[in-house]
Amino acid sequence: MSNFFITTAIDYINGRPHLGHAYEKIGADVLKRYKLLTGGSSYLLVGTDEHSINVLKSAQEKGLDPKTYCDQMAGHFRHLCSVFNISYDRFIRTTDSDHKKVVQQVVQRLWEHGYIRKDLYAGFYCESCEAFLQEELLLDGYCPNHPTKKAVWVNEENYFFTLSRFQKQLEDHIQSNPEFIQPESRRNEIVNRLQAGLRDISISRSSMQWGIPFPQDESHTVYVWFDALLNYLTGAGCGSPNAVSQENWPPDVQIIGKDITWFHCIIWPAMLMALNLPLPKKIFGHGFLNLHGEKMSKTSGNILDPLQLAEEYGTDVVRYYLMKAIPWGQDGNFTLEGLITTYNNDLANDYGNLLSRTTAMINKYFNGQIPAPGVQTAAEVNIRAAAEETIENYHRFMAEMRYVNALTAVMQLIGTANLYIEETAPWQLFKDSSQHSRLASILYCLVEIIRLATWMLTPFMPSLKERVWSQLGLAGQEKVKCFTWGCEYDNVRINRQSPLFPRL
Ligand code: ME8
Repeated sequence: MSNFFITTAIDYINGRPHLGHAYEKIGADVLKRYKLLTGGSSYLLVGTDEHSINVLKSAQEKGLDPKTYCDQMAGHFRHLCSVFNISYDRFIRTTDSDHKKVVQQVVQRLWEHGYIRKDLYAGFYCESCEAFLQEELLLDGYCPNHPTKKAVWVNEENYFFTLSRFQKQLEDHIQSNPEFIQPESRRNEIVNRLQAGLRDISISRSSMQWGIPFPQDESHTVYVWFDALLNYLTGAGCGSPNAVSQENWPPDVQIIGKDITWFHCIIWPAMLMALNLPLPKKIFGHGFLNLHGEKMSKTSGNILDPLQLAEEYGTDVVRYYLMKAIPWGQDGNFTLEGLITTYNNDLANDYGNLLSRTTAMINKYFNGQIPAPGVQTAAEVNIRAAAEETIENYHRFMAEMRYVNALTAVMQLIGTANLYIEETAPWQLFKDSSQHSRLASILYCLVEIIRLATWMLTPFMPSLKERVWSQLGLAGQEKVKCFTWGCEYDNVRINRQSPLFPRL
């Protein structure tokens, strides 16, 4: 196992994946690719949450047994990852046999340590959240997160996890680790809710057959959230809670949507405390991807098909738009107009145009060969300083998952380079042979900016580099150093092709 461990939430599979599911995975994948790019190693865990009541109902509607249905649906989620270039290391399914073993071992251990007791549960339940709801939170009998879903009354004898015993320990941990819950707004929500006091939670269902059998009582199954949260332990490759080591635990960042912060910031850490295992270093609750101002969700049917979008605009473009348009951590609206405008402004006009102008000038003025720098003026010194400052800011933003800031910084550098072309007017210098050495410096600087910007865009647009290197003649050139100015291009020939991002 490598050193930077990232997890995402595992998806319910009672419907095909929508763009909101892709959004979360893209944000996580950007971080993983960034870690790899900067010389680190990273492990990304994604997967599917299969023991839900809605999965069972969807399978029954299709006349399939739940496992067959899950096999089919998990295939769609895997396909989503492959289309969107999500470089996961394991795709975990909660029906995987090693996961079942981990869940049962955890329940056994908590049982032995006195963290599980039997009690009566009587209250409301939302089948879409798979959550027990307090009556005062309901809106006219409907779940606040699923306004089309009436909460159902549940009255059964269940096994309970003694969550309330961890109140003080959780408060202390959250207070002394400001980075534990991010962004700040999510942390505040959790802190406020925690003040109301914790109650023990039911972790088994007697009325639900589709699930992992509860080891102490096989007439119960393990509550789906208790089962699902443990995917992180299984997915870490622990095999068993006893096999946890510093090599594979804890996660560096757990990326989830803001609707499931309570489960991840309270219940999950309490489970780990009961197991005496280290807590994740950070839990990051991103915002919602909205469509027409409302959360994209299977339950409301307000969804966009990510595969169709990728087919129409290309995976890299959709990834870029999602990460550039919506600050990671906040809600944002998806619009096709927004996607097209961002594409035209950033990729076609700014980035694509810079590449196209630079390759055209190298063809015309240097016979297709990237020149070595010659005479330099203050303008060249300045543009190099701008690139180096951008790289510094980029690293700072990426480390904090401030993707919009990172991309904006890169696009500003591209803008500066386009302006530099206007200001230095290489076409005038070409007419004067005494200026050829300076002209070489200008074109060299432009190639450097394109190369460095391309590296910085790579986590967002994984296929970009190959296409750009092909045009710059850099394919297979090991020495195209990553984030440092000053690459030596010996005998590198431009291979100008049709525009990378034709205007839409
Ligand atoms: O909650 N915008 O599964 P899920 C952004 N199985 N993110 C969105 C979104 C949207 N419109 N819609 C969904 C579950 N998500 C559980 C998780 S983890 C141990 C168990 C995000 O399919 C959502 O916030 O409802 C969550 O992080 C993930 O997609 C899966 O949601």
